[in-house]
This record gives sequence, structure tokens and C-alpha cells, in this order.
Amino acid sequence: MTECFPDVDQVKYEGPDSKDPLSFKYYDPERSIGGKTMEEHLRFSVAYWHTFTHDGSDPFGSGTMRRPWNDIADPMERAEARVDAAFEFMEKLRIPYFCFHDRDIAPRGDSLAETNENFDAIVDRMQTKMAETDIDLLWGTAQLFLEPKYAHGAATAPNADVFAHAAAQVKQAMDVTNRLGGENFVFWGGREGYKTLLNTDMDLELTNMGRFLRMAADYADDIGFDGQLLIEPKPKEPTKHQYDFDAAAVLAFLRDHGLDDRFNLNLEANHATLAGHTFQHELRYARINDALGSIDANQGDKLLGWDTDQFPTDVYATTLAMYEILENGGLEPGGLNFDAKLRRESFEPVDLFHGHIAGMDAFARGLEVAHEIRSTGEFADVLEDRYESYQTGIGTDITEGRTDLESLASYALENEDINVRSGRQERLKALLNSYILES
Ligand code: XUL
Ligand code: CO
Repeated sequence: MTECFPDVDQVKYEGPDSKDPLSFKYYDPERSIGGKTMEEHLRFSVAYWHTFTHDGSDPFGSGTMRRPWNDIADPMERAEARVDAAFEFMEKLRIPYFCFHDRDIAPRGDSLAETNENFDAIVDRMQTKMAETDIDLLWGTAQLFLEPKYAHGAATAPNADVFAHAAAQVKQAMDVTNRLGGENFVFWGGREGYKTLLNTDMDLELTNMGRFLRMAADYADDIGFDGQLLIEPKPKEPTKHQYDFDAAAVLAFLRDHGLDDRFNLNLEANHATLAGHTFQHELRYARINDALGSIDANQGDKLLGWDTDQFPTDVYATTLAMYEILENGGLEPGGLNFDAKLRRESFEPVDLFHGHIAGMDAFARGLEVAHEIRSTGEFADVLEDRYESYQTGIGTDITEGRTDLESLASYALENEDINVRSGRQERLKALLNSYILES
């Protein structure tokens, strides 16, 4: 078959001085940092839906993306051509992973049985391509939000037939993910939320979501799927209030339903900002709760309040994200999936390369800087100093559980000469800048 990207050769590392826009300036897959190669640290993945399926349409205009493989009239032939385009693209960028929703890769049929057949046939083609290349599946997921039947949700829908249909879809998507050796399976609660509480039985909906996830985890065990199960938080869009609001809300939900041992979190940068958090906040919250599973890498726009899913280019943010990932001991079996799409004005196929190269370089540079910050230990020392009072005396009495309000009140009466120190925020931000700009 003819190439889909004939004007692009293998993209290689050429270093920061290269003037070739189709080269990596910072991402050098082979380079070792702290005992692992960049490729092993970063575990980059392409999002099939944004990169190969999305046409660039928005609520104000139709598709703009020039995608030769999507011009084929027959839906199955189009889906096959898309697989070929995807593998050519990933090989040219040397991206080791991809992620998909069941409905991104194959067309719906006239019945669920026919849809499942289409899905299996396209998966066969993917399986062949995966065997011929070094490309693996980071995660699969079921698309439980596009069809009209999911207007009120899937697992939290008011209609039990919808709940059953969603279960059938998850079963099939999990079978396929398992067949392809997928390393994770993701649940993003597309329409699991509400628009108005006036028509919503929140208690039943949340309990049903717990039941649904329990059945999914049991099914994963039944079929011997040993990948990681992940929930992806998002506070709003498409619903006004999504149940999986943020990392804290999802962890509370999982604990409430006894599911916290089975699920970790897939955290997305733009979802964090929609929730009013930094990406670093979400990563930190998950990390300290041993629940940081994987990442959907992108960024929002400070001037727009929605999920713009832009390619991540903010090195400040990627540095802080990589700091959390390194502190977490890495992401494996998770990875760094570019859940990012081109602006609809960037419609040429080559823009797909520019977007991914920009994101890969931003994370590679973030990795370098974060590693340097950890090696010098300057920021770790700041924390140690700041919390020093918990290392001795009354501090260890508190942390080791030897105090109560009465003993603390007696202590406070005798110790009113309290030494409160400056937080030195501005100094620390300048220090971080010096690592980003100079290390
Ligand atoms: C939606 C989103 C999804 C999930 C997978 O905002 O991020 O694409 O990543 O369903
Ligand atoms: Co996502």
C-alpha cells in the first residue's frame, strides 16, 4: 500500500541546535537518565481517536483535517486504511504505544453483533501490524458516550437496558484489549454525571457505577487480563457535574465501594485544570495515595474554560509532571498518552508530526530537568528544613500518636515562643527557573 506520509522520513534525535522541524531536539530515545532510557521513562503513546479519526469539526464548523485514509467511502476499507496510516505514523516517530476506544477503530454495524464483528476484523489487522513492529497497546477503552442511547449516561443511566448494553461493550473491549496484550484498560465516565439533580437519583446512580466497575474487575480476572484498570477523572464536559470529578473524588468513591485495590488513576492535564487544580496537584494527590497509574498528556488554554486538548508544550508544567512521575518510581505499566488534538486550523497530515514532536520534546526536556532537580537534592532539602519540627520533640510525639488535645494544650501554654519561618515561594520559583533555563 502507498505511504500516507510520503514527505516525512524517520524522525530522529538531532539535538537542540538542529533547524530541522521534523527532528527531536530533546527526545533521544536511547539516552540514559538515572539508569533508564528516555524511551523507558516516557512510554509515549498516540491517541488513535484524535490523531487518525478526528476530522477537526467543532460546534461551529465541519471537518477541516486532510486525512487521505479517511476519504475512502467504504467504512471497513476506511478503517483498514486507518490502521495502516497509524502504524506508518507511529513507526516514523518511533512511538512505542497507542490507545483506542472500541468505536474509533471500527465502524458500527446494524446490530451489536455486527459491530462486534467489524471490531474483531479490524483488531485482526492491528494484531498483524503489532506483530510486524515493536508497537504495543498501552490501553483500550469502551466509548460509552457518543451514541444517543448514552445520552443519560451508561453505568449511571436511568435505564437498565442501557446499563446492560454498556456492559456488553466493556466486555468486548476488554476481550480485545486482552487479545492485543494491552497493558491497561481505561474507564472515562463520559456521561456518568448529571445536568440537573431534579431528575437524578444520585444514590442509585453511584451505587450502580460501583456495581458496574466491580463486574468489570471480576471479568478482567475471569479472562486473565493482568493489565492495570484505570479511572480517568474529569469534573465537567459533557455533563455539568461528572461523578469522577478529580483524583480525590475518585479515590473516595473507590474506597466507598471497596474497589481501591483494583483501580488506579489515569490523570489528564486539561481535566486537572477544569477541576481547578494544576496537573501537578492531581499527580501528587494520586502518588501519595499509591494510585498514580497513567497519564493523558495535553494542556488547556488559560483563556478558554473547556477541554481544548492541546499538545503539551509548557516546559514548566512538563517539568513538574515529570518530577512527580520520577518520585513515583515511573509510570509502568502506565504511560504517557497524548490525548491531544491539533487545532482545526492545523489541518495538514504533517501537522500531526509537529504536534507529537512538540509534546515529546517538551516531556523529554521536563524529564531532564526533573532528574537534575532530584539529583542535586536542593528541593528535597527545602522540604526537610520546612518540616524539621516534626523530626524531634513534640513533633515526633504528634506523628507517633503520643499526644491528645489536653497534652498539646499543656505544651502550648509552656511554649509560646514560636518560630514561624518564611515559605520562600518566590526564591523557590526563581530556583526552578534556573534549573529549566540552565541545567
Ligand atoms: C475525554 C477524554 C477521553 C478519555 C478516554 O475528555 O479524555 O478521550 O481519555 O475515553
Ligand atoms: Co483522556
